[in-house]
Amino acid sequence: MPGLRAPSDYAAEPPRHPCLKINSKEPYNAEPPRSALVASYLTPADFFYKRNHGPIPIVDDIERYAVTISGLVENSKDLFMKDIRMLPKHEVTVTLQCAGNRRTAMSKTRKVRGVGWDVSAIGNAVWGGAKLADVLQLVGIPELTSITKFGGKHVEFVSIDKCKEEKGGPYKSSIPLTQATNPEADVLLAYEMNGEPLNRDHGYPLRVIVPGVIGARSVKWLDSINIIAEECQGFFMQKDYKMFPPSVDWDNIDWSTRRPQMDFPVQCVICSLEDISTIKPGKVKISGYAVSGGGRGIERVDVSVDGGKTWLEASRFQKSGVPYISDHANSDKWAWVLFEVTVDIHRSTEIIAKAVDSAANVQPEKVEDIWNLRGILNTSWHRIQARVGHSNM
Ligand SMILES: Nc1nc2c(c(=O)[nH]1)N[C@H]1C(S)=C(S)[C@@H](COP(=O)(O)O)O[C@H]1N2
Ligand SMILES: [Mo]
Repeated sequence: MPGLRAPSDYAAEPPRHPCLKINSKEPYNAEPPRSALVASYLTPADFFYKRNHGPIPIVDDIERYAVTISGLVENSKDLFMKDIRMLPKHEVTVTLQCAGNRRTAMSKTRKVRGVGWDVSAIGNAVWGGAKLADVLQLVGIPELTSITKFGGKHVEFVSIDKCKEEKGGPYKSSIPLTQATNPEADVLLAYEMNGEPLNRDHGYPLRVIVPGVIGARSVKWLDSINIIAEECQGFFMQKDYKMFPPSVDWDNIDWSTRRPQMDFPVQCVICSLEDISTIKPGKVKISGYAVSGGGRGIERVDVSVDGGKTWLEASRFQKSGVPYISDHANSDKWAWVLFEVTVDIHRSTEIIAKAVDSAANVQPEKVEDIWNLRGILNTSWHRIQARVGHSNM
């Protein structure tokens, strides 16, 4: 598409904040320090994890940039930014989480393949843009459609970046048409992040935001939308981001046996401490994030300071002055909660956090039980080894 261009090397990457921890330089993959996540409910763009599979695209001429919508629809259409901005603007707070969040820890039990991430491949932002349900009405697809007259059942998002995994082709993925045309699913074509135009790393000029679903489906630098009969056949839908049982390894894998991962499960992480931390004896404030997929809220966060023998309930919050109630209209259903609890620690111990979502789903205790060869969705209990230091403190 004219107006948006994908470089084939890394000579024109955008500037990035120096505090980000780089997990891979080219393509650029980086996450903030843990403390940045609990510093505020909304994650500033500078500190938001960046997950790329190729060089960052460049906008040459925003006036000429358009998204083509075609496939199993009556009329194809090119939508320019002005067409998208003409639709009602929605601002939705959504936590994006990479399926590879906490992969490094999973790899410690048994090696997995993929970029290593600590616990910060996650961030929470207000995304501003048009609802995909409204956009699809422009090509004659009404709200709550499961199949178009021409047999379309999935909505494919195609980018322009050049990805090795796609043999130099663009990143792409799809979601079901029912979700895309459901206004309550809040799927956005977003042009703003936290009230500012998207920056290049996060998908300028336009990206998809699929709330409650692994980050991989929120395609950046959107080039075209295809209405298709089967789900997208791209690498990242069919040969990646699928959940396998611990018994499957690279010598016996059959990718076709599993569905592409969509919703993410309940997750929580302590961000106020590193995995091995030296602390002063006495009162310690423990804080972190908890989030679940599919729009499920967080019912509870349990913290243990005796290795899981006894548990304390942490307080949860989203916005200051507003009590957090999962399922309440005033809560951001697609967003994380931050949690906090003050504990008394006098000897070296293991601190653990686990969350429960509004469907009473709870995190698995052991990483071994959910080990999978691609190292996705490590949502096992988060554990900190706390060493109490009595001297030099
Ligand atoms: N075009 C494109 N879209 C993409 C990706 C990509 O590499 N290219 N990465 C995906 C993955 S795996 C994640 S987790 C999110 C990361 O979004 P962020 O970099 O804005 O945090 O974008 C998704 N969308
Ligand atoms: Mo991801």
